[in-house]
Amino acid sequence: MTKPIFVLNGPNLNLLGEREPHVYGSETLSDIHDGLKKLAIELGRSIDFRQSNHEGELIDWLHEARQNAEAVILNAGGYSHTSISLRDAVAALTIPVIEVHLSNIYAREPFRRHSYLTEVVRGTIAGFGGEGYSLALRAAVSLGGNSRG
Ligand code: CA2
Repeated sequence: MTKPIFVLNGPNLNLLGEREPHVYGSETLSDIHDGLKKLAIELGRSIDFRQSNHEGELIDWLHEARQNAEAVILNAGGYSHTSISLRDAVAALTIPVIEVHLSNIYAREPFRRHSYLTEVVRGTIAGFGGEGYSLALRAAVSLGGNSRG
């Protein structure tokens, strides 16, 4: 059995579906989790899906992923635009990390157009709502734990 794919979600993503559906869609994080679990089974994988509003907890989970995950799908929320520490934790991983954003951050306010993670992840998927997580899972599985594949 392969290691799980960690799906890590940052601050405020627990509020999805409650406000701003025009920006983030109407799915809740729990809806996204349910859909992704089913897709993971189809693809012969398991996911470990988590959310935290705390930067340090996200960093601890990235450290845990070094030993315990095949790949990481990461929506770091607002920390994507602010956290050098999160970037350093991603840079320390040798497994593939795929950055996901529900919204197209490149078409939004100037402060959202830069992510500190972009240069240290395998790739970024932005602007496809919850579907972006499914695209990221398919990419993670086809990379098969190979960060350069
Ligand atoms: O588009 C994305 O996935 C984001 O990572 C979502 C973050 C935002 O800070 C990033 O710039 C882009 C926000 C998470 C959700 O925030 C909500 C706030 C109010 C109501 C519902 C969600």
